[in-house]
Amino acid sequence: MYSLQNWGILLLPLASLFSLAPCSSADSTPVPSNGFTPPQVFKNSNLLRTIDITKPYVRETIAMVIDNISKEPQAEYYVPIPKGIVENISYLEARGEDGPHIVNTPAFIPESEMQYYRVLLNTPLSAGKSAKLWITLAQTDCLIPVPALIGQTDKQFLQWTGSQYAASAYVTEKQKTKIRFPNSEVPNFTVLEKNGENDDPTGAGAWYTYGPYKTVNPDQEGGKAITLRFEYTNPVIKMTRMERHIEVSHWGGNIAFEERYWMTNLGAKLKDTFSRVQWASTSYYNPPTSAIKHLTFPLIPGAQDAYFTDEIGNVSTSRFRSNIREAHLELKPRYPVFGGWNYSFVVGWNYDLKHFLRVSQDGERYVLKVPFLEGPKDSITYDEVEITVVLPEGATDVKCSPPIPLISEEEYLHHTFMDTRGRIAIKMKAANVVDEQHKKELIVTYHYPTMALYRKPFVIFTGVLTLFTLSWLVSKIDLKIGK
Ligand SMILES: *[C@@H]1O[C@H](CO)[C@@H](O)[C@H](O)[C@H]1NC(C)=O
Ligand SMILES: *[C@@H]1O[C@H](CO)[C@@H](O)[C@H](O)[C@H]1NC(C)=O
Ligand SMILES: *[C@@H]1O[C@H](CO)[C@@H](O)[C@H](O)[C@H]1NC(C)=O
Ligand SMILES: *[C@@H]1O[C@H](CO)[C@@H](O)[C@H](O)[C@H]1NC(C)=O
Ligand SMILES: CC(=O)N[C@H]1CO[C@H](CO)[C@@H](O)[C@@H]1O
Repeated sequence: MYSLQNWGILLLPLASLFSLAPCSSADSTPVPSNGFTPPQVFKNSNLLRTIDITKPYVRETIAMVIDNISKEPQAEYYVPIPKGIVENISYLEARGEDGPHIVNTPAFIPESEMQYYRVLLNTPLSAGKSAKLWITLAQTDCLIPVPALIGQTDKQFLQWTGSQYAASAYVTEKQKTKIRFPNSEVPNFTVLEKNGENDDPTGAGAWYTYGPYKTVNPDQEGGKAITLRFEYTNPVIKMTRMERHIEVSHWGGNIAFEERYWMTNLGAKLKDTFSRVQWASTSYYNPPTSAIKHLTFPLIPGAQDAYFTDEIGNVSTSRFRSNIREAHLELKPRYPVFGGWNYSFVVGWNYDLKHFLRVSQDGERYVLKVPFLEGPKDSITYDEVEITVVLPEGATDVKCSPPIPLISEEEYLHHTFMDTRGRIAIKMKAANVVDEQHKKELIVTYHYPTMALYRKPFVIFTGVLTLFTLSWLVSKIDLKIGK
């Protein structure tokens, strides 16, 4: 049996964590309404944009040197995103040589063609000075299968369309765009007018480069769209919904995770009906396929009692390997999930709570640190994510700090068997999330008086005692009637 006092060994400097705000998400930029143009206080003197399309979503990195061309120090740098794309942006992060910068997300204004993210530089840039700035963003649902229908063993191709130039609210003096493909199979790409003596794009294999281009204004006048079509040998996995349930039990010294997935494949659909015979015969060679054949969940070592079920029941083709160094849950859906097909399933596992919980000196304030998301190691995107943390009965004064912006969060009472008051639970919702957010930490702190631990046994004890007394009384009564 666990003694809570033993966990005191795992003391943490808690002071900083206690100042956490109650569950909070990033604030929105109060970007001025329609017609806002960022003040022209910066210039990008050199910019390199890299577009990575090796995953089922697009990652863009913009590395640049920015100059302050105004007379005052400047600390607000704006990044424009067109209205039609802003809802497909999963995240936009910024960092400088002195670490990450805070980024305000746009307050979406439907009338405004351009929406602006605001980067707050850690240290204002003095007049006449320049600094390095890196912007990273992910855009989802923008790779479409072309052709939309393919044969069961055909190669799958995806298509991306974007701008020749990097989006910027300022004049860019010099820029180029590098494209990283998953492999060297690129049957179609937009060929632009010769750029001086050079072809545009240049490159071969899995890397192409558009540019370099001289002075481009923020309105990007004359900018062309580029369309790329490339082979994609993996399925385009999308979780349309995922519910992650985390339940903490001090009494049992256990933390239980359960995840419910609604999965779909956004890749090319099958032209003909699925042939199991053909599938079985080609599976032997294990060729690349656009179907989802398996998923691997890399869990934190120490995971126990993993399970995998779907609508029909326990799926016996799952494998769970767990040892001191690793814990892998390998799932094989009941059928290969081709483009347009769905599959929903549930996975779950347990851990010893002491891996995730720390206690303060007074023994009553706790810090729970768990991965916000785990998920398969495959490249995936999520439409809706809902994470619920259920704390032990008696926990109060709950504060949490999610690692990514949320769209909502609420606290409610969760009732289970033998609870007297119900347990405090926190439900957090996020939208449009990508696998790069896996393993980021969620921190929840709460107050839990030592006495609360004995509530459950006390309830059970009084329950049993009441039953006992009642049955004793009943037997007394029976006796009397008997006479
Ligand atoms: C944005 O996402 C939606 C689906 O959520 C998709 O239909 C649309 O084509 C995407 N837009 C762009 C510009 O990628
Ligand atoms: C793409 O390239 C292939 C051959 O490489 C060609 O047959 C096809 O017409 C091209 N498609 C488009 C849309 O340009
Ligand atoms: C479910 O499947 C796993 C793996 O094959 C097996 O170990 C477990 O006993 C099964 N559970 C039930 C309830 O059938
Ligand atoms: C898959 O699920 C989506 C909703 O998430 C639904 O619209 C679609 O019809 C489903 N497809 C199939 C083949 O059942
Ligand atoms: C007022 C001032 O010093 N402006 C400078 C800001 O930075 C640019 C580029 O370094 C200079 O050209 C400006 O003169």
